[in-house]
Amino acid sequence: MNLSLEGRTYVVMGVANKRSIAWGIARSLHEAGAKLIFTYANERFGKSVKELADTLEGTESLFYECDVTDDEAIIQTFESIQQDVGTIHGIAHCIAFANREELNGEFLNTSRDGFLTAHNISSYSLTAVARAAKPLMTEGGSIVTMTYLGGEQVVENYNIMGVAKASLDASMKYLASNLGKDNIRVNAISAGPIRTLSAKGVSGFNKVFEEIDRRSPLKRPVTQEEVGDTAYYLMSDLSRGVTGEIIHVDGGFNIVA
Ligand code: NDP
Ligand code: KAL
Repeated sequence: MNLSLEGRTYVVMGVANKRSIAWGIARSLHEAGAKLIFTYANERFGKSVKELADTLEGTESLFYECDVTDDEAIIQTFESIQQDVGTIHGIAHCIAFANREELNGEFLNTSRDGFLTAHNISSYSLTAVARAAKPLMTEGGSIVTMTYLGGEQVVENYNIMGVAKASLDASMKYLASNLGKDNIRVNAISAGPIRTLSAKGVSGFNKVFEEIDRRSPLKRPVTQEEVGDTAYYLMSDLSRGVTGEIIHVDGGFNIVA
């Protein structure tokens, strides 16, 4: 079994800074020998992505701006990638957004606009990206998205993001069904809470960490590296029989009632 990702190219979407889960994934794939392509929402984070990627030794990464609310931008991004590198072997989709005011209080108060925004960025984008990327995966591929327990169970404050993750999880399964014949696998990693920019300042985040230390089987939070290594497994041939799956990288928290 060849565990090296040498000679393979992966698109990593959603690095905002060094704490990003996408950055943990990028480092694991890089260590395995992969060539990396980064996409970022807008120039605000483009600079920091490029500075971070410069710290990866021995490879030259490529960068593209891609706001996933813009269909043309998604199509254009993957057309450019096709022109610049040809074939790709996988995508890490690490993108989510909901309006901050929807992430506390009751889900009942979710606005139409807030509902649509969360689904647009956090769920529909996976389908739009998979469709645009399919022609580039001429040797098969692996698409990995990031989800959270709040899509399967009610988690206080997660609210509209929980409903968007349920939609993302279902999209992942339908995409796995559609793309299996092209030897493209689609899976999700359900990560336990990790302190990232997204999570900063969102109500209830500290409380969730206290719960983990007390109740999770491993009695500790998980790290970006642990999520990154599971993404590496999903990108590698070790997982060649796995598609449509949600793998929990959460120290076992989801099994505890
Ligand atoms: P980060 O804040 O590091 O990453 C979120 C990313 O989403 C940013 O890079 C941001 O890009 C990107 N994004 C938002 N809107 C858009 C858009 N319109 N177009 C393109 N990109 C966009 O947080 P995380 O690493 O925590 O989040 C990554 C994924 O992991 C998300 O799906 C999240 O739900 C999931 N997750 C996180 C957990 C956690 O505890 N942190 C737990 C379980 C799942 P930009 O910065 O350029 O705006
Ligand atoms: C129960 C948990 C506690 C926190 C509740 C909600 C978390 C929602 C995640 C969502 C993606 C956060 C945002 O969209 C934040 C956004 O409104 C403001 N932040 C930004 O715009 C920053 C600058 C950019 C970089 O962020 C984005 N997203 O673009 C859930 C915890 C325990 C687990 C988490 C954090 C899950 C998750 O999905 O991230």
